[in-house]
Amino acid sequence: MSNNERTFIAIKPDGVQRGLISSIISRFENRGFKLVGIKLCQPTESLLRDHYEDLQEKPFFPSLLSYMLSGPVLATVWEGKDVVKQGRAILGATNPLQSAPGTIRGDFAIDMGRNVAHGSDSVESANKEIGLWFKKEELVEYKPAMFSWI
Ligand code: RTP
Repeated sequence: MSNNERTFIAIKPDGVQRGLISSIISRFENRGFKLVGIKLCQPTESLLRDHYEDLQEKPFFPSLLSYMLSGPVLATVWEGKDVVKQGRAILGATNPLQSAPGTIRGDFAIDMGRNVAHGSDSVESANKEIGLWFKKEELVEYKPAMFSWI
């Protein structure tokens, strides 16, 4: 719960293919969070198996894997006060049937299997996911004076 808490937000293949990158990124920027890492990449199966380690036994895991392998993913890291919880709120509920209008999923998704974006669900998961998707040198540090007001 510090001003430099970090979270991992990924725009999934459907979000990239639908041209939603700028719409999604702008919601985090507009809220006041700082972008500290960004890259468009094609995740490997091995990376996704590590990322979704806790879901490997779920019946939907094979379809989740093929969905996430279906095209480029925009991997991002955001920094700011309570960004993990706020990131989940900005995304909305996993199931678009429950995601409120005004959230990313509430505005852009109708299918749980194509729900546009991912956000870390805890600080611990965020640290793990950031480490999986980014090398340390791919993340930037802002000078505190630049953002002392936020
Ligand atoms: P995410 O990791 O994408 O932010 O989603 P989440 O934490 O809100 O949900 P999680 O349970 O971790 O599920 C990861 C992704 O798997 C797909 N899913 N399909 N019953 C199903 O068919 C089902 N349940 C989950 C979704 O794409 C979900 O975002």
